[in-house]
Amino acid sequence: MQFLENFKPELTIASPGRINFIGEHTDYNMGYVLPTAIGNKITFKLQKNGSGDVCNIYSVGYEGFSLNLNNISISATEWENYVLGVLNELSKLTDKVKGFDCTIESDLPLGSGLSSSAAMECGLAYGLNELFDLGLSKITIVELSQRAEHSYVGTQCGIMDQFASVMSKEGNVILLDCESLAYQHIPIDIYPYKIIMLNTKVEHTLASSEYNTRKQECEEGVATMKKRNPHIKSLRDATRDMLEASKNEMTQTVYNRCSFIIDENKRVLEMVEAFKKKDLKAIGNLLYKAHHGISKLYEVSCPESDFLVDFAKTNAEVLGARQTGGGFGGCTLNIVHEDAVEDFRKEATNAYKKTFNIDLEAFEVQPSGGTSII
Ligand code: GAF
Repeated sequence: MQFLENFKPELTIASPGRINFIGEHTDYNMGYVLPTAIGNKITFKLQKNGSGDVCNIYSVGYEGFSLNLNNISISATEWENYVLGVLNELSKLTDKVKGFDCTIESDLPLGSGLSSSAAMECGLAYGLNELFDLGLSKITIVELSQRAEHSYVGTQCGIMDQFASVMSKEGNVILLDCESLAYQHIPIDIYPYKIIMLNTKVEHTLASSEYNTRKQECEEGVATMKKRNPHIKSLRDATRDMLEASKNEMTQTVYNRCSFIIDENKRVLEMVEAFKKKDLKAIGNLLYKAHHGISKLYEVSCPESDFLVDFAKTNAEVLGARQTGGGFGGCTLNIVHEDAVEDFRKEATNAYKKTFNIDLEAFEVQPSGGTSII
């Protein structure tokens, strides 16, 4: 693209991906989540171009496109919608965004359940907020990015990913109450264990996968329980007793979805206690239990993720494992003793290759800070 010849970025932003320790699919059910940003990130370089309303976006090593701020509409090219969605949401809040040039570079594996989508949305919104001095708060950036995903990407996602990308603090996970948005940073110390991600390389597209269907099934469960418990607004307010009392009025599928969410919310709070006490065994067990629910009740796993979690169970040096993120592939999160990381990586890679003929990607992550200027 032509702007690259004279590109003198005024601002560089690092926007991280995230892992979620536990609390999967609980965010849009107004429950609890426990994510953190990681070191892998998307880097945005930005300059004003003085053109008034023309914006040029170039994704390094990939492709670029130009747009006019007076004519924003949904694109047929999926990744462009992350940019367009953010600009559309910003235009509802301010008229201070003018023409700009931007390069985007990522070391965050796409479609791997590490939320490259939120990193894209939040990084751009954060960068434009700085570049044009928009005065938006971090929480406004989080919320507008979530709305961009709803309206332009088409996934009715919760708020976890955008929140984690912007609000994380190095060395901590975030306990977020997705109803009130109250949050606490919880320090994590799992020494001598490490967080090892295994990327199944199975691509998932949340919008086209069953994500939105899961949301509807949960809403159906709430509507059924509401008949006996008019005060409940979401699955976050539902108890096991309420669910059992309404079991015969819902399908087995809806019952299973609700059952998972009710247990998963409890597991988040138990995980926080386990972190506070450094009860490593409990941390591991909660991960295995959560994966069981993800696979058998919520049914958002896949054979590749199940295989890797089962493989982890055969290794005494792995405390726990589960698929992280929206589901249907992506990464499993594993808590592995530091002395066993190399062997685990090799053995998992060999076993995975033999079974699925896919080259596994294994990497360590550390709880890192949120979106920032670098
Ligand atoms: C995706 C969504 F974007 C999040 O909001 C969350 O629901 C997650 O799946 C599942 O926990 O990453």
